[in-house]
Amino acid sequence: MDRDQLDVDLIAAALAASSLWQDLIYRQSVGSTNDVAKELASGGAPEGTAVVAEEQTAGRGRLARRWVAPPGTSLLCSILFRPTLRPTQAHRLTMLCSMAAADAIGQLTSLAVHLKWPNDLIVDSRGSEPGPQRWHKLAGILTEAELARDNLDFVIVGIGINVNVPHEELVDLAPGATSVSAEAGHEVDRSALLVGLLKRVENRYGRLQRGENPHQEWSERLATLGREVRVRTAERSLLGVAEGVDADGALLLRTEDGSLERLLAADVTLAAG
Ligand code: BT5
Repeated sequence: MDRDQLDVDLIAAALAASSLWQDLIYRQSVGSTNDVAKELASGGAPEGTAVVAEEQTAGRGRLARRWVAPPGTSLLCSILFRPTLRPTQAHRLTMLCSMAAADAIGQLTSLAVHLKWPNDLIVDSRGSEPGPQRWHKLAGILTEAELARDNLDFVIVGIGINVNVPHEELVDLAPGATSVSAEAGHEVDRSALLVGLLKRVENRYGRLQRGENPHQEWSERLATLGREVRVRTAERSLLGVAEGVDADGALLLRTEDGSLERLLAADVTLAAG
């Protein structure tokens, strides 16, 4: 199918007054935008470099999982930050980028986009119909940090949003995947969505640099909190109530035996729904 390309001139013009977005690198096809951004960062590229591609041949999720997106349908974008944060605070960038992405989608559609710990954007596909919630994944974020001695040298935040992936192609992505167009019932201008995303990231990053911690707002927007969840780490599977997230973004899980587990990386399924 012939699909619209991102309008790079329009995007560059919309971001011309930005003090963050130094360089927007647009490619038709790459292995992974995170890898391109990492290479640029290692070569000294400035903060505010963003890499965007129409297609990834080796798109990655966490733990070497795959991120699949039909060419020309999605936003596949990696952002280079050089923040003055401690390494344990790098997750704040994931928090601010997930909220920026959810808000950018919300501005162009009437979708209620929720966040799922630690790195997913989800929607309840039941819409306004009664019945149990049906969470589907709309987007994922992959944050990768590089250390120089004990400090953060740079952080790459990779954002993959399923934008105009038609219903019939969703099954090729992953079980439970959905797209903005499938949920909203209409296609969305990907260039406008990217501009909305990058502007919001800039705004929120400015606030972070002025000392604001995105943690409170992010935790309030997590669909997972206060709910019974199943949590799978590489080593074990736990059932419990997601009581909260701490300042570094770790999940605090009250397990069946009453103890409190602190989890930095895991997969969470909502036990009900
Ligand atoms: C993520 O990992 O959700 C992070 C995805 C980040 C993708 C972006 S795209 C731009 C940048 N460049 C990259 O190479 N990556 C980033 P995780 O939570 O581990 O979820 C991965 C799992 O999501 C897979 O194992 C599949 O089950 C599922 N999945 C794969 N593609 C999907 C899609 N398009 N939509 C929904 N789910 C998908």
